[in-house]
Amino acid sequence: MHKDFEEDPADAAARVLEANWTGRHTVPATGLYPHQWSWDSAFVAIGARHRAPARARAELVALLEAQWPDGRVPQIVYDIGRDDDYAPGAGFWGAATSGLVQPPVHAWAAWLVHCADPAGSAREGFLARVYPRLARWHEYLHGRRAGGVGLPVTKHPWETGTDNSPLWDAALERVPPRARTPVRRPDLQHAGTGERPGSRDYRRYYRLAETYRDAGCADDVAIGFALVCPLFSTVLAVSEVALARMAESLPDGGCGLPLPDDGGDGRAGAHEASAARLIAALDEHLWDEELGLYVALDDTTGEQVRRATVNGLVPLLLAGLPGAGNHPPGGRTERLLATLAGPGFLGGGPYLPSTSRDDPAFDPALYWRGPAWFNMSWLLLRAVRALGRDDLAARLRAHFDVAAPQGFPEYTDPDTGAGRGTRQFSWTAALTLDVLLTNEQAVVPAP
Ligand code: 9WN
Repeated sequence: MHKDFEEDPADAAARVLEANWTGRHTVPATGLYPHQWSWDSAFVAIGARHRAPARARAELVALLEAQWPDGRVPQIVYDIGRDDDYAPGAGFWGAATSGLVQPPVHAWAAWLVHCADPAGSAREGFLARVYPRLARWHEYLHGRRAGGVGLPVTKHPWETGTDNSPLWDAALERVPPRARTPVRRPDLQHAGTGERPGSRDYRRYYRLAETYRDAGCADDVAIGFALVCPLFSTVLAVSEVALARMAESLPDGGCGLPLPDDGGDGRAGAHEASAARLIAALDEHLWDEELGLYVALDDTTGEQVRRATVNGLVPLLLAGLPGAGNHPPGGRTERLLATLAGPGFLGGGPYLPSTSRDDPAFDPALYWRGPAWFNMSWLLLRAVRALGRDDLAARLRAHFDVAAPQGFPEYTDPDTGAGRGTRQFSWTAALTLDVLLTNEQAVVPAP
């Protein structure tokens, strides 16, 4: 029998995080992803907080040290010694980090990390250290990234974290599949071609990234891709609530930072108000009554992108947020739960697919177009737990049972649970650890 079968799954998961720790941050996977990735580090910290809270804090601090002067937290912080092992690298950006971003899970992660070890956090002055940077990160998203409907736009599929989702297909079609920079694919040494985006898509990815880079990563220049994503907007709202809890916990209510314009109730009140604004805009502009979930919005055309993906279920998290009021309105929570349990998602097979089984692009092997990802199972698990839906929680939790025996795969087939992509993947290990070690019911816990 393989060693992992004998080992306690939590010990095995902790071992993956240990192996992927470089001394400064955790790489998502030593071969395929050799640098520090933004939202991966947030998920890593969420898992690491249970057994290595100081490490979890260091992970987030290291990422936030790479913050740009304009407030953005970069998608990738490069390990320059390994620049040939992933493309595009630091040479492409002419900088130590990528100029793109990823979904803002960080403040939520930082709050969960704090709550797991408040004494250690206080000793290190963790909140006082990270809060101002996280607040500036959100200001960047609310300001320079505000789209027409007041929700943040993503400028590249890589920014969505769900890179190959069919939500981005139509917009990506408009990008010429020609880049000046030769496209290198070191990723194909670590994952099958059938599990990664095709070369035409990659040429478009490069083209977009090049255009953004050459515009100095300025956000007021249209580069041909500006999409509002329900997942990105939702985690920003959850993270705003986490910032509110942080501001309340700091002795000066927020490190003496100046109050935003609408900060009548102090910084905590301003973060709550910001979450409420995001939630209202999401409900007004991203709901799709026919599909029974939230969809993306193309900020360039003003049109909804009507594809059923797991991204559109993630707003269920907002139903469990304290202070979110009657959200989602008009029975939408019940409708979203029914979609989650329906044939396109959990009703059609054992694990939660990234793209609905009913969508024409559904493919159980192709990255973000069908496979079940552990961070998505984790986000929805958190949502249904807060809503007291133990039946759905048990279904989502079952995904984590197949992680350790298969060496913590990047994602799995949504029907068979067979591992796909790379192995010893950090967020799979971290979130397995979290599911095994916590029973938290609240989306954003009280201090
Ligand atoms: C581009 C690191 C990252 C994740 C993304 C996932 C994948 C990169 C890639 O890997 O994206 O950022 O090369 O495909 O889609 O969510 O953060 O694990």
